[in-house]
Amino acid sequence: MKEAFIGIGSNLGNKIRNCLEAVNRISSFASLKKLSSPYVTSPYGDLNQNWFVNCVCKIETSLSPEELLDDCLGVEGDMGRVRVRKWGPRVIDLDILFYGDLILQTDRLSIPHPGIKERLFVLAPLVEIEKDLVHPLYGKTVEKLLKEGSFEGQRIRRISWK
Ligand code: PH2
Ligand code: MG
Ligand code: MG
Repeated sequence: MKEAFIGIGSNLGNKIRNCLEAVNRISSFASLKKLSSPYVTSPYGDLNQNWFVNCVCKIETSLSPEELLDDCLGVEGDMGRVRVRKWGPRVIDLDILFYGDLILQTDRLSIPHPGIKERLFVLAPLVEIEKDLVHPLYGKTVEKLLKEGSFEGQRIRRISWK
C-alpha cells in the first residue's frame, strides 16, 4: 500500500459539489484517509476564467501510479470534463501530487506534480492535512515550502463543506 495525495479543482458549475463528487468517486477505487477543507482560489496561470474551488485528499492505494492516473482520468471523463485549452476552465481536475516518496517522469506522469511549490491552492490544503509531508525533490516539508514561498497575486480563502 502506498500513500498518495490528489489535488482536486473545479471552476465550472457547482464547484463545491463537483469537488465532493470527485472525492466520492475516488473513494470507490482508493481508501480515503484525509480530506482538506475546500478553498476558494483565484485562477492561476490563465487569469481569464472563473475562480476555483480546490481541495486535497490523502489516499491509501495498491494501484500503481499509472493505474491511479487512469482512474483519475476516468473520473474526469465521467464527470464531463472537456479539455478546451491548457489551464482552461474545467468541471473537475484531478492531479496526483505525491505518490509515497516516488520521483517519476514519464510521457504521462510527473510525480511529484511539478507545480506544487509555486501554488498556494495546493500547498495550503496540503499543509492543513499533512504539514510534515516532505517533498522528495527538495527535502523540505510542505509547511516549509508554504512559509518560504512567494505567492504574489494568488488569493485564497478557506471555506467549509457545510
Ligand atoms: N488549475 C490549473 C490552472 N490554474 N488555478 C487555481 N486557482 N486552481 C486550479 O486548480 C488551477 C488553476 C491547471 O490545472
Ligand atoms: Mg491541475
Ligand atoms: Mg490535471
